Amino acid sequence: MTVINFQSLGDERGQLVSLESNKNVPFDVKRAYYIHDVKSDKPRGFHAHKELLQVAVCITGKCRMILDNGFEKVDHELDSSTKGVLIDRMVWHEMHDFTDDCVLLVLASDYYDESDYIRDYNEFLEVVANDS
Ligand code: T46
Repeated sequence: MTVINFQSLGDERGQLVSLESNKNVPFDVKRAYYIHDVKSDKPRGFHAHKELLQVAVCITGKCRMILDNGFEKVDHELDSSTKGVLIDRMVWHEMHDFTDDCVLLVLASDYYDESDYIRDYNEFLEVVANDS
C-alpha cells in the first residue's frame, strides 16, 4: 500500500495543501470527485478498476479503506487531510465507517468510464489469478 504525505503550507491564517499531477500525485490527473454526506452504515466501493489510478484523501473526517490485490488485504484508516492513499489498478477497494463529517476527495487518472470497473469480487479474483 502506498501512502502519500502531502505537505501542508500553514501560517497564522490556516493551512493549504496543494495536489499536483506527476509531483505529489503520481499520474496525470484528469478527474476529481468527492464523496460527502455519507452514512457510517453505508459502505461504498466494492469494485476494482482495470486501468484507472486514483489517490484518495479524507479532507475532513475519517473512513476506513480496505485495499485488496487478490493476495493481500490491507485495512487502512484515512484520518488526515495530509495523507493520501494510492488506489492502484486491479485493487479491490471498499470504504467503511465514514464519520458524519467525512469528505473523501479522489483524484483519478482518467475520465469516468463504467467499463473500467469490475464490480463482481469473484470475477476480480479470476482476472487477478489469470494475470499472475
Ligand atoms: C472509486 C471509489 C473510491 C459518475 O457519473 N462519475 C464519476 O466520476 C463517478 C466516480 C461516479 N459516477 C456515478 C456512477 C454511479 O451512478 O456516480 C454514481 C455513484 O458511483 P459509485 O457507486 O461507483 O460510487 P462509489 O463511492 O462506490 O465509488 C467511487 C468511484 O465510483 C470509484 O471509481 O474508486 O469511489
